[in-house]
Amino acid sequence: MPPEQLALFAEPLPEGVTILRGFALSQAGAILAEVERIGEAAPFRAMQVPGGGTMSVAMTNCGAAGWVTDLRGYRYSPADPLTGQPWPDMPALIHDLAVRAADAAGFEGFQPDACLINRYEPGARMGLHQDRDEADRSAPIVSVSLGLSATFLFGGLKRSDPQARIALNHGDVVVWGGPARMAYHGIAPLKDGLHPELGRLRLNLTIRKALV
Ligand SMILES: O=C(O)CCC(=O)C(=O)O
Ligand SMILES: [Mn+2]
Repeated sequence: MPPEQLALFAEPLPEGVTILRGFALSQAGAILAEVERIGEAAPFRAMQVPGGGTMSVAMTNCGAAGWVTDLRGYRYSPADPLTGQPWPDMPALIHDLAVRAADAAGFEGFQPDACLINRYEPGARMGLHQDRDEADRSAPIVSVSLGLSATFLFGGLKRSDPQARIALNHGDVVVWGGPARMAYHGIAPLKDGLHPELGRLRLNLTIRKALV
């Protein structure tokens, strides 16, 4: 293909961000089966934010630590506050996929210990935020998208910086770290639709190094 046509597919992104289109596609079914199993032990729930509101995204976790929010604030917890039990182990499949994605994006030696699983129904959104509750910010964030497509808003280090709008589809993986690790990002309200495997849902897994 001549370069001027290739450029049609180029996705200019801030330094430190890589989109691996379809990277998780061949393992989507296996990941979904694991998420179903995790959701049986640690049910998806709408968490409260410190201001008193409730998140529109339902969440659960797997791994040694899980991200939680309640009236006391945001933090990682070794146990599920709903059940009092440790979070389900992070499946090797999810751990290894994240390590390979981080490698492919230039972050070698990623040692994830936490995976937040977000479930979006139509209309659910995630406001602009930084991922700042992890102890080790030298590690990247690896994000796996499944089901309905979403618009990922990816800005800069200041909340007021302009944001790129990036479509994330079933099987896409995004990695951000280094100079982009503390970038503001969010998800626009999910548009309704029907995905052949997930129906009216989007799932997102963010695999992280949360503990020291
Ligand atoms: O759903 C997504 O793609 C992003 C999720 C996210 O930023 C988060 O869980 O911190
Ligand atoms: Mn985030």
